[in-house]
Amino acid sequence: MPRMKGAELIADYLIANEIPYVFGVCGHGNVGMLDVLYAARDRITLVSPRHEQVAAHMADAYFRVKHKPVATLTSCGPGSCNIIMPLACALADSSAVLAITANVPTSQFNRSPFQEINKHFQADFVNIVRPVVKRSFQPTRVDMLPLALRQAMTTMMSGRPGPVNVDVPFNVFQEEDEVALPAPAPPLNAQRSGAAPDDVAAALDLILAAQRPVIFIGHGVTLSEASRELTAFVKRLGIPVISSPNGMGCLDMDDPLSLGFIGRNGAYPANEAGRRADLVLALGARFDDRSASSWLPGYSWNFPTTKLIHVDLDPAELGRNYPPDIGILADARTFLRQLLAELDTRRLESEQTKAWLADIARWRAEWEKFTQPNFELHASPIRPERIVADCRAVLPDDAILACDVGVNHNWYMQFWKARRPQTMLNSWGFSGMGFGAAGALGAKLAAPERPVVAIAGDGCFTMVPHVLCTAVEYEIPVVWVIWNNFGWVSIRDIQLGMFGGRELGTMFHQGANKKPYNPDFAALARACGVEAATVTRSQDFKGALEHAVKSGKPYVLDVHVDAEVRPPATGAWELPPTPYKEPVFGQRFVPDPASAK
Ligand SMILES: Cc1ncc(C[n+]2csc(CCOP(=O)(O)OP(=O)(O)O)c2C)c(N)n1
Ligand SMILES: [Mg+2]
Repeated sequence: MPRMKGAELIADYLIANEIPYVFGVCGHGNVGMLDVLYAARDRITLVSPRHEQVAAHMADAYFRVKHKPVATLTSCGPGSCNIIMPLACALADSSAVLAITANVPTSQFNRSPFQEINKHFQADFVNIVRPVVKRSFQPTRVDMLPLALRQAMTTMMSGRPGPVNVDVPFNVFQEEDEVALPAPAPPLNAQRSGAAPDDVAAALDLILAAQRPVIFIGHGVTLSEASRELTAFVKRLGIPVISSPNGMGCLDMDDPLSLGFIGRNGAYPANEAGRRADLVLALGARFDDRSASSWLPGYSWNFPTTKLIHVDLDPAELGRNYPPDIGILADARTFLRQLLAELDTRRLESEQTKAWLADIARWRAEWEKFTQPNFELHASPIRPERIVADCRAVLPDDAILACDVGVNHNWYMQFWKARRPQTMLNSWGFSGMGFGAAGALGAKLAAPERPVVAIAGDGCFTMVPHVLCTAVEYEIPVVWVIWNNFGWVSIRDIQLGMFGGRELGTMFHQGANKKPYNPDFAALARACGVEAATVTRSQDFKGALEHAVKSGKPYVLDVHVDAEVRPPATGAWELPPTPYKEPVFGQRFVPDPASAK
């Protein structure tokens, strides 16, 4: 066995797993690893953003675009504590991040050396990170590294992917031992599980018997790369598809069978179809509160009156919120292939869903009649709809949107049409501010040949403005559209709605007169060496975006958007004990259980 340093083994293992990047921030704890990355710099590249949060969001977004992981590297103590939030985002949305963290030397464990957390246990980062990773490993000797690295990579990529942590004491990077490089981990989706044949047949029986079937897709469909199989299946049977944010684009959202997102900020046809369906096939989707109108019957769904087939890789998601009529523990693509094969053995009634699709076409027309006029309006500050529509008009089908958090995101949830899988990145489950603005950098490194546009509110952007420095240092040509409404407007709107119109701490003001305040984002960008423009009239946005994308350089567009125009609610969202608001468009519908089954 070759004799090598722990850090050399780590670098070699990353390279053996075809990991091209480490996104890392230095500290005294990880200089041993940095030195080895220096020696290996022709085979693996260190990108060093100005904040650890950015490093982990970048890794998360890179994985979502490419379905291949990268690693982060942070130092002991505060540096690694800075990745907790982005790891939570990755965990909540099943995204892989290999988080290598440094710790204090083992010989100093429990002596309270600089940056050790040891109130309850020595070098205790693993207990800080534990709730936000699939698993944390702390090899305390070089000869423990091969097993820890192989298990970490395998855990991260298998089943439902997610972040893992390898916490490495300072001396373990530096010390040498005789160790062999472990085998690379299987790539994503190398090991797939299918459904039991009886369950496939039973599921198809239910689907073929349904008059009003709907498929609800989530990130599981994207992760299993099931777009082709999904499209083939729904086209054969004429079944409409509702998409959760991270499932968007698995069925081209321009397809008449695509109904868009569901829930309070969903599209009206999706909520209408969801609450009137007699059967829902949920694939890799988890019925969170925002896509289930807080589980209030009649707004988005009507389980158990509606029958439910729920397919997921994770047993914790089957029946978490709605007990299924058939629960199937399987990979989405494998299951769809099984369904397609089973379908070949059946005689089909033609046009089984014709009446249902006619209903859906009617709801779509009503929704378009209600929303379309606002897409035509020119205004200053700009109406939100224009930004969404002009992004769609300018960007090619394979462009990637890295969305941040806030009311700006709600508009994209409701109206964006993703044409391909893995082109719309959303921090959905944990909604960490900065994900879009920072993640765009990782997305661009994953797909250098495609335009990458971050949609970030003024609030989100000011959480991570130093992304501009990283774009310049590493020449990463991301376009940031800063949706500037001078406040944390999504939260302001909740505050105004709940507390009689009073506002505190949710808008950006200067001084006693409460003059709206924000930095001049274009000047800020230029100060960092990034080209920029301020856009205050809707007529100017399209051309500015075209120019920014074509420039091939990092670019900031500071876009002043009307804070008083709200996305129309088509479902409900409840924060108990506050009473929920009725939809602006559409109505609750609860079927009579006797007539539905
Ligand atoms: C790190 C973090 N802090 C706080 C929140 C709570 N939060 C959610 S949206 C939001 C405001 C977002 O403001 P902005 O980016 O300007 O978007 P807008 O809603 O104005 O479009 C806040 C504070 C969060 N999700 N993440
Ligand atoms: Mg804002």
